[in-house]
Amino acid sequence: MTTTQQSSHPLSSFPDTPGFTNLNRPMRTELDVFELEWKGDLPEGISGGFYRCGPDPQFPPKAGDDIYVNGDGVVSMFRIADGHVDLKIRYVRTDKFQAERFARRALFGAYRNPYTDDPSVAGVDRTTANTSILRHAGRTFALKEDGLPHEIDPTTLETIGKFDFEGRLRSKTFTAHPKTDPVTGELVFFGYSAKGDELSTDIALCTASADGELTSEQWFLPPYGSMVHDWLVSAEHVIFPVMPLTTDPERLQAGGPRWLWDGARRTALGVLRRGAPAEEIRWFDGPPRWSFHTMNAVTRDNVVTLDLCVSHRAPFPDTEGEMFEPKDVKQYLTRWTCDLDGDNPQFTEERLWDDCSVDFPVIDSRYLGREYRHGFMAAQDPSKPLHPQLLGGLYFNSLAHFDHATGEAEVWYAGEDASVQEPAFVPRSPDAPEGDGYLLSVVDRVPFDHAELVILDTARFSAGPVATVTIPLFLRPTFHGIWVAD
Ligand code: V55
Ligand code: FE
Repeated sequence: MTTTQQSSHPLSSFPDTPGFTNLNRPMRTELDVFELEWKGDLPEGISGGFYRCGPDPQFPPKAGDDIYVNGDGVVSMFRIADGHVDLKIRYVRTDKFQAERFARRALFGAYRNPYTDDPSVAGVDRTTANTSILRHAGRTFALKEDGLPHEIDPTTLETIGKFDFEGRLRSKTFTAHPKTDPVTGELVFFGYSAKGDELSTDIALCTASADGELTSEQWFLPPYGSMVHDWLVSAEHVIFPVMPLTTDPERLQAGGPRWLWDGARRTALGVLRRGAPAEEIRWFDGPPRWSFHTMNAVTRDNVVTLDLCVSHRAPFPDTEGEMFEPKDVKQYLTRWTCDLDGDNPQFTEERLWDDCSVDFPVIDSRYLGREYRHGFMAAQDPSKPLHPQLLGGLYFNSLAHFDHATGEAEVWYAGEDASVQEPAFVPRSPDAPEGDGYLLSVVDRVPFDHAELVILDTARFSAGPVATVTIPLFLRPTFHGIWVAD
């Protein structure tokens, strides 16, 4: 018996579209590379693991040209110690991954729309564990906002299993952006669509102690259902940004997209004192805006300032079927302010930095929610040439350091052929001053036949990498990562 590969069969090959070609070409590879080559000076103080998480579809999507964020979760780890760098990459063994591996094809349909799945997987957990890494109470997790954390062995990257605090967590979802209080070690997190079905709008706000016990879980309803991807936590408050990327049950049931932009709605910021009952949440109103990622929040004298990357709308089609203009989805570092004294239910907005559009902001995590000065992020410097093979995609050509004390930024331009991923900040030593240390970032380069791990010294930021590690193959861009010191 012979089998013929039918190139016209929708499941036999990936779409020839920007989401699956060039920088976004699926890699679908688990690997170990020992003793990566590097040049420059690998700082002696760096000893630990750089863990990252991102989507990489195991099989051509059932939904055809599905969106990037629906790929199967992959965890990568750079182990750096004593002048040696090793790389390991493994898929997360989610229920979805295992069912599709057994079937040797995609069974689950479009991004967060279970109505598009093969009937054989009805009721099976469809989360992909593809967004970020959390380290808490000695455990390591891969996260995706529509499901539970998947625990990962930090040495082998093998999947240990789903985690729900031994059955104590009621929320069926868990944000990919939990926050760890640097003073108490408390984990503060939430789940939206917390009942686990895509049409529920409940938010579960939760805390866990530094030693891993679930200490609180309370549920509330936002003004309307939306994608709540990232949020903010200050020393005194939690802040939920509710922005007009919305769902319609009938649309979902008809197999349509999970999210569309609804520009008729406004932005609502829910501010709640940490530890207070959820009924006390106060909603601040503002114009329609979009933000994927936040930098930090600080409460001073009952005024909460939120620093985050903000655009005029989300990069999704709108409810009228209109596509977006590229300029409207560029995000800029912005400060929103909520004054808890008085009765003004509006938040105010101030743009902090205009020169580059930015995303993937990170801080020195010892200053989360506290008075802080330094922010780092991926940036697109529009004054530099754009490579034709990178045009059109979401990509960044630079790393930036923003100094809130001076309002000035330092930028390292990675080159015309470069696509820069989210950086990670590593303090020079446990008691180093804020922002003093190293910035690590993975850089892909056209023609996508290799990648680099660059290490910048924040004391000489614009001078570029002090060390460059060569990865002898292309790495599909990931979303978020963390540094775990030995
Ligand atoms: C984002 C990423 C996601 C997702 C929703 O960065 C939003 C934004 C990788 O998955 O599901
Ligand atoms: Fe994110």
